Amino acid sequence: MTNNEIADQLNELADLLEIQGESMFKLRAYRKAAEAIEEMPASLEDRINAGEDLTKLDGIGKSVAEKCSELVTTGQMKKLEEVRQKIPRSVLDLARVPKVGPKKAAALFNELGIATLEQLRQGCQAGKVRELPGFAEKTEQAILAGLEKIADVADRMLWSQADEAAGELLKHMRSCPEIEQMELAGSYRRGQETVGDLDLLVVASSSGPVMDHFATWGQLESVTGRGPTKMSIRTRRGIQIDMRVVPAESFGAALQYFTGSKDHNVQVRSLAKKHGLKINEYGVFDAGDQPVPGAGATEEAVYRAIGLDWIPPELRQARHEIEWAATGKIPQLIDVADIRGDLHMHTSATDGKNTIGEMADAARQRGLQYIAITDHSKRVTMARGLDSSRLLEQWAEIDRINAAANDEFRILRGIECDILENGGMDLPDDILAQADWVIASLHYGQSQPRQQITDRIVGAVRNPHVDIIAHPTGRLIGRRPGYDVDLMAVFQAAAEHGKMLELNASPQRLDLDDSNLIAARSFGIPVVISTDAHHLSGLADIRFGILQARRAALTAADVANTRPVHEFLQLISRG
Ligand code: DCT
Ligand code: MG
Ligand code: MG
Repeated sequence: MTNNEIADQLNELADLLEIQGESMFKLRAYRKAAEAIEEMPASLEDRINAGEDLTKLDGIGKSVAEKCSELVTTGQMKKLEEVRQKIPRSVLDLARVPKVGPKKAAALFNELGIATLEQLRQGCQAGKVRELPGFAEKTEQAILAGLEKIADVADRMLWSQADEAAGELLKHMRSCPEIEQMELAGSYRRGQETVGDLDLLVVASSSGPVMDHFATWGQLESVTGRGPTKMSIRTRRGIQIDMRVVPAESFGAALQYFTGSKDHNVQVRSLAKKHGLKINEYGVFDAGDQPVPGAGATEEAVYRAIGLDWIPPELRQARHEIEWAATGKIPQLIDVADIRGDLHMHTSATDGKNTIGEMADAARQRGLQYIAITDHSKRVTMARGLDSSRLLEQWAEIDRINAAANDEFRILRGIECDILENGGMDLPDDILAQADWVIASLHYGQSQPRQQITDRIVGAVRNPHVDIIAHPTGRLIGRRPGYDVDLMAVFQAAAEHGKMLELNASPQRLDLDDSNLIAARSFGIPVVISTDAHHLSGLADIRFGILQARRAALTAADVANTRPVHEFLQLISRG
């Protein structure tokens, strides 16, 4: 049993108990443990089998330790099985609908027997939901709107989750000696925010042994289809994987085809027609249906056959990439290695896990030249947000650490300052004026009307001490739509006042999204890609943001934190 599988079960237990109304204290213990287990490099199963005392591990208490041992030794967790009996798993989906949440999901299930999204939709449409205490006709409308919004992402996973599964899959498949070449295609390769299934492409002279090998994967739950060249499976975590085995001479054509997007492929095929060629997943063919020699073996050759430069998968969206590829104008997309600073992160002073020094050392090891420490401000009471005096103390500590360092690495004195419900910043201007870097973000009053939210954010942009707006739409992919904000007004204000906008790289935020990044660039607004790390490993999330930026065709020049710290400081308002 992998660490992720164990963590999944603890999270499911916490989610189900939350619906049962269990205390936040207990829920937090399970969720914290799940997080610790996911981040643990060694296998928990091995540790349990070796008789290790789990309660010695950070974040794991006695009750969790017992549950993990039980799970690893018996394959089941009694407590989880018990609550699963009482609450169907699909009720968890209800809780994720915007405007529902665990409390309302519990009421819907207990009082009305609503257990699925479809039943929820019907209940709202029939006007039954409004009869529950605490619900109203307005609530029904809001729930219906919420259902629409999650419909798009219902059966999809975050790219980061797909990436985890992809890593495990490739690790297993690499031990198959018959495989000559292998690549994941589809939405995963294009770096889409969410991924429906994994599309695996394999080159092998014969498909039988490869398929047999695939079937022995420990993560496999069931084989859902097997033909001469294609095999589909479902993993124990519910992920669908399609594998196709192709001959080497078709690999490029197949990779091009199965990478998509569908719309990009339509454009590629129609361009091929204009060249008197046909392109499909088997190769490139001339008017007489004869294969163009060598043209199907690599993607470069496929594109070259129709007069195009190779197109990075992230750009294959039927936007401008064909035109760019035809005229040698494919932009040099930003890369993780271009990033020199990470400008949004938390420490143990608020809801982060590590100290300033630890974050700085981890950032150094990642090759960064500067970071900003941006803990929450006092309004965020849940995270013990900083008031002016704690903030000044933190900055004094940063000064000491910077002074003691024997290299050029620089820690900027920052703050993630909340934009208050009634507008205005959570900390006084005379404090903000002393910061190197002020992030403004909105965490409360997210359901206010459009004008009010827009005024709050634009107000923050206009504050002379604010440098940037963090996660400007507030969306959480698949869980919560963004707040209702007039982004064009925010862009206009940012452009006018020389402010920046964040691309928050945390995998469930990825906020701004690709089309908003394109819009921001058209306003000439510098983007900063930051991780919003809450622990050391969070710094690695930068790659999720980079993928998102690449889909928006951003280059290093479009992103402010690719610059050396002195140039960066000149670029921000307090230069
Ligand atoms: N494809 C295509 N034309 C089709 C169907 C598929 O060109 N009519 C290509 C493009 C995508 C690729 O096959 C894989 O198909 P899917 O897995 O359905 O698409 P995807 O882009 O990977 O999206 P998803 O995230 O939903 O899997
Ligand atoms: Mg796919
Ligand atoms: Mg597929």
